[in-house]
Amino acid sequence: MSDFVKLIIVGLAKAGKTSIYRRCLEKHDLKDIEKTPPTIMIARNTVNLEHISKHIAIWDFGGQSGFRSNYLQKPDYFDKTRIIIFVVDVLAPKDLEEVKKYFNSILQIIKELKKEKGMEPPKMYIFLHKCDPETKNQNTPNIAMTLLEMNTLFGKEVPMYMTSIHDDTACRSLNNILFFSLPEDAIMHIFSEKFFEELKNVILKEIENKPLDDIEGLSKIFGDLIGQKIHELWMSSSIKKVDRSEKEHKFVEGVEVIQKDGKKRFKLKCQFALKDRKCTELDCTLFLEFLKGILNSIGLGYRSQAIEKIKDDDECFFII
Ligand SMILES: Nc1nc2c(ncn2[C@@H]2O[C@H](COP(=O)(O)OP(=O)(O)O)[C@@H](O)[C@H]2O)c(=O)[nH]1
Ligand SMILES: [Mg+2]
Repeated sequence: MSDFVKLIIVGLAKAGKTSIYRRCLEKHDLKDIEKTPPTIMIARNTVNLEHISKHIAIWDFGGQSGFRSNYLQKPDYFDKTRIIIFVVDVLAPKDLEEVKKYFNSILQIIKELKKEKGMEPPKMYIFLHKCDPETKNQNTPNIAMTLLEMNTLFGKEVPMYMTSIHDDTACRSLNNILFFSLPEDAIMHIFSEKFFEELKNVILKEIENKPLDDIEGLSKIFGDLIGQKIHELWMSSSIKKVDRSEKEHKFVEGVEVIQKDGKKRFKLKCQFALKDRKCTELDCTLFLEFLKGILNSIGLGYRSQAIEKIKDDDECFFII
């Protein structure tokens, strides 16, 4: 099911995994969270978030050693995972060897799942957790050591976040990860009614002062602007659980979700013409560059080559 994303949170016992879930998604206060009992095996939660169209299955893997060996013997637990968050407790440097062994075994399982079942490798992120604002400075040596060890194990391309439930870093990091892992949802967000008009105004203002002979250069401007704006908007949407029934996505006019070759695509009418006239050729070209800019800004640059343009009398449509 493609409208379903599996996110797993792994780490040793007491790293803070369940606390992150309870703090960020269930909005418990810190006092409540202190009473969190140890997780037995895997706590499976499915959440719907305000700004994300997909259901997110968040599996919180209990970290006690008996459970860990159980998961490692049954790779299916990790199958079909889109996002993995590895949580390391920076206050427990003595556990680092154990952490590395565990994470390494998971990396092996992912490789095997890829080989045997063709699983798309999940996006991976590391939380250097318990970087509390009050004690971060005095913990710098431990944080630096943890960071170095994680870098050695995962390589530099796996993003790391310094997180804590004592400020908003854990929740913001989680939201940030969802942004970069769910580009389709970022696209939907861009074309939502509440966002698009504002974005369009920023864009039109920007091109007002630019010569229009460098259309490709404009695409870059669009990408940068959109990247910033969409990220701002996304990050200001709280990661709040909502009922399924509340989730009604309202697109700006002229945007449709369609199925093409079994895939979900967006069909968009040129959005740049002034209200009382049709899109001119230049409007259409600008809109095309705008779309490319969007795709580039959210890491889908390769898709910008495949945008289809459909000219229909005085209108133009694009399929992305
Ligand atoms: N100082 C600090 N403690 C935390 C933080 N997050 C969780 N904890 C504490 O770490 C302990 C283990 O948390 P828990 O969520 O049960 O860990 P889990 O076993 O990984 O699920 C609890 O006492 C939490 O209150 C954090 O950001 N900072
Ligand atoms: Mg737990």
